[in-house]
Amino acid sequence: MARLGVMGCAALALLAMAVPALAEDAKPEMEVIGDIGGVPIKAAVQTFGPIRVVGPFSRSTNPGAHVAGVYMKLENTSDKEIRLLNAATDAARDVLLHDMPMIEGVVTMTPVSEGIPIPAHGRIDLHPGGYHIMLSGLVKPLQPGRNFPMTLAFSDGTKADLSVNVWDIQQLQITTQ
Ligand SMILES: [Cu+2]
Repeated sequence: MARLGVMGCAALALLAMAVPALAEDAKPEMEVIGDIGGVPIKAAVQTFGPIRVVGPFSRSTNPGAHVAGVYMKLENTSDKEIRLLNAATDAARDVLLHDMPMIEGVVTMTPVSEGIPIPAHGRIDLHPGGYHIMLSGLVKPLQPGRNFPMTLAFSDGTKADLSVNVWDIQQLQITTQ
């Protein structure tokens, strides 16, 4: 008991010292990424150097499905454009950056060759029907409520290790900008 007490005190002392410095970060900033039946779904904002990432998610897939999209909001807090150059995950054999531009009147899924640009002091929204990260050759179906790791690499050298949440494709209504 005595040892526990000492450890408890040490932990409290550390906490007390840490509180002033952490005051701003104590409550993670949350943003609404969508809703399920009108109930808003919030995700924490994660910061990696000049990049802020909000709510990386994927939608669940049916057995036998080979592809899925990954979506999130990306913010660039720096003075220069930063590009998302690539994404990696163990959840699929191939990971590609895609856009859905209108080509001759038809929305066409197109590989992004020079990365997805995030303007200086701007943000972009990866969402169904727009920029997305395409998983091809899923190792196994994406099940609702699960998550999987993904690493993003940016043109300024920033790397972001993320956990991608899988939401039920039937339920999640996505909020876009
Ligand atoms: Cu795609």
